[in-house]
Amino acid sequence: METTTTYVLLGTDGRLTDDPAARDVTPELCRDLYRDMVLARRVDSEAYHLQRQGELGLWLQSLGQEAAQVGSIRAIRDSDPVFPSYRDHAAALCRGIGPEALLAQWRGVRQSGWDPAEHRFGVYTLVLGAQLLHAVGYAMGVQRDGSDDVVLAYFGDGSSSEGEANEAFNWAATVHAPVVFFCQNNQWAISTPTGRQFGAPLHRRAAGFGLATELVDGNDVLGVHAATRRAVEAVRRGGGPALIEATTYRMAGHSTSDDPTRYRTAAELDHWRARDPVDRLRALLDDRGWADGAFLADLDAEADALGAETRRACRALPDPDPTAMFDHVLPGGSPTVDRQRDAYAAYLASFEDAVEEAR
Ligand SMILES: Cc1ncc(C[n+]2csc(CCOP(=O)(O)OP(=O)(O)O)c2C)c(N)n1
Repeated sequence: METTTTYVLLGTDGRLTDDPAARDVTPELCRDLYRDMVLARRVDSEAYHLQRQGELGLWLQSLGQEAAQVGSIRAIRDSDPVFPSYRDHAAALCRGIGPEALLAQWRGVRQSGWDPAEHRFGVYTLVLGAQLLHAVGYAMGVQRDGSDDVVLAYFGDGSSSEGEANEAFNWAATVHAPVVFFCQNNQWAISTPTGRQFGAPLHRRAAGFGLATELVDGNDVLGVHAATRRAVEAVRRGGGPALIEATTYRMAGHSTSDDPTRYRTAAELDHWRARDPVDRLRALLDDRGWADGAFLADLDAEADALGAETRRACRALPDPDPTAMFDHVLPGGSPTVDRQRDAYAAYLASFEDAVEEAR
């Protein structure tokens, strides 16, 4: 398989390469990106443990993908619309979506946790690839409004095999839509490795559709940041759509229902642990003396407080009325849905009768 050079700004040794973008790397940028990644990792870890304690129905960890998400979302404007997949917690947190909103869907108490318009961040999409077409449609609206927004759409390597993904690439290219497709190639689609997912690297396939493409080390937050900024600026100038393929690794299972030891080796995990995105930036901060003791202590305290807030907010989420799930099936309702709601209400009531009888 022909390969393309991977763009790297912060090497695996924690040192900056001599790429020209290194001139734009400031201590403040590094501290900000480090803080985003550390806080995201804490929320992810708390959510995982809450699931294990029975407080969440399911959780899909973002562990290991923090650099890909933080680097990309911090490279766009806060007003640029984002269409996420379902593992993009670090990106969501950067958009001000707090733990309560983030966890509500996974606790099964809300159909979605946040208002997409308020955060310029779409609801999580579990139907693989569907959000890519939504993103292109939205970008066409941006064109018609005459706005200079750029739409960012996240997806995974597995999702790139969906018809929707390929339709979205083609459609975006033909209408010149202001969209950046951002693939977090985390090597696995549940138990399917990328080697069995595609025969040519995704960024090369995307080039064939007519997209501007770049392959970047997705565990290098500074490289992702620089590459996304370049791509977004070109799209904003009217250069047409782009695709970034970020090479990263899903360090946890696919979800809390998955056991990754069934299909991948401990050696593979060790290989990627040595490329941990958070450790890599920390090495640069330490090497340059850009993070003093006070900064690190404050960040520890902030992460502890956010962890405690995540646990509190999750347990405090109120249970909805069980019949509320029928509310948004069709606008204005329908006799069929009404009958189903009534039947379900009667079913629930039958348990109350049984409880009464038992007394
Ligand atoms: C249309 C569709 N087909 C199948 C699934 C089942 N499914 C859920 S996640 C997943 C793997 C997705 O892998 P990838 O896109 O690489 O994202 P990752 O989970 O690795 O972040 C599959 C097959 C689904 N949700 N939607």
